[in-house]
Amino acid sequence: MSQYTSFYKFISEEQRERPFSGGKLTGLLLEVISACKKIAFLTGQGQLAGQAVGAAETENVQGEQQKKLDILSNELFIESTQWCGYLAGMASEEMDNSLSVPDIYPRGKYLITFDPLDGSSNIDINVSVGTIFSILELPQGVDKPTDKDFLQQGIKQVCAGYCLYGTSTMLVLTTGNGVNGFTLDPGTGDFFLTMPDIKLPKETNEYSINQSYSRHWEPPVQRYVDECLAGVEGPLEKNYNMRWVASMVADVHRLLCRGGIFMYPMDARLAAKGDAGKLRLLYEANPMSFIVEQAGGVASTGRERIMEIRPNALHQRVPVIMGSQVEVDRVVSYHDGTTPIAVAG
Ligand code: AHM
Ligand code: MG
Repeated sequence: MSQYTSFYKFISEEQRERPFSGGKLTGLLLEVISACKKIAFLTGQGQLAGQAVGAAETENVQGEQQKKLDILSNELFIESTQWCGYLAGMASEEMDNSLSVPDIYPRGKYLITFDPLDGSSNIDINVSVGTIFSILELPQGVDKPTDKDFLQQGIKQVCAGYCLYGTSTMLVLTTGNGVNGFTLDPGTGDFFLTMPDIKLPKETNEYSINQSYSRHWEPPVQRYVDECLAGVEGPLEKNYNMRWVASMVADVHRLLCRGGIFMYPMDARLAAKGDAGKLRLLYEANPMSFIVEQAGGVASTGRERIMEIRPNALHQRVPVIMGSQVEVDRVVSYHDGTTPIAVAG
């Protein structure tokens, strides 16, 4: 591994160049990574983990059935990070409300939001899953954060990242200074820089969407996908490829590797349930948007930049259209002047 820079060396050097964080962000990231390594080990055990596999008897606040690994990963993430002294509070896709760091531990200047195990439908079938996280600053004058302190625009993120538990375990991270990818060496337990300065190609011929929902989409998304399907004979004059892993981490990782457009758009079925999309702004859309934008891509709901949305609820959902600039701009232009589907309730 000696030809690769270790994560610790990389982040220490970055910290020396940008000394404002005083090492606190580095300290927090090391604990986040330790949590991800434990989750990687747990997911890697598969059926051998016995009790860890299968459905739990609980639903999360959004009414989705939780898997045992969702709950275990959530607990692991909290246990690994809450004591470190750099965090004041955390909010997770798997918890109804945010959690302030207990009084027995020192509270620091950062908040973290996370999806401990994204892509839950893939857990039991040995397909890639991942952890997504977003780091924010604790608002001035707050000691014990409550839900409202987490309702910050994505542009306020200090750091965002994901860990992909795939054929190898990879950490992809931005602190607002480009995007870098690290691969876990299972032998030493260290991450090494294997994808420095990731850049998304501006154009692509690969799209990613759950096409079985097409009858529920808004006309601008239907139009774009119809044009992709028309291939070289259609208005876009090129053939497209389609991929859908159903783990956002894996689908976004693919587009960072070779370009593409990822969409989980608004649809009539979600609107009828009172949701503005499926993916959660604070745990999924914002951190992935920060990463995609830092890699030179674009992230939009179709009508606004995701990172400029002012959150109004911890578990708020939004439509997501992100990836290579030319394709995302095209889909956004198809939304111009169209009336959004009205959300029920
Ligand atoms: P989860 O956080 O409960 O796993 O849900 C989010 C996941 C994303 O990773 C993925 O893009 C999407 O749900 C897949 O949804 P669908 O099964 O509707 O295609
Ligand atoms: Mg998720």
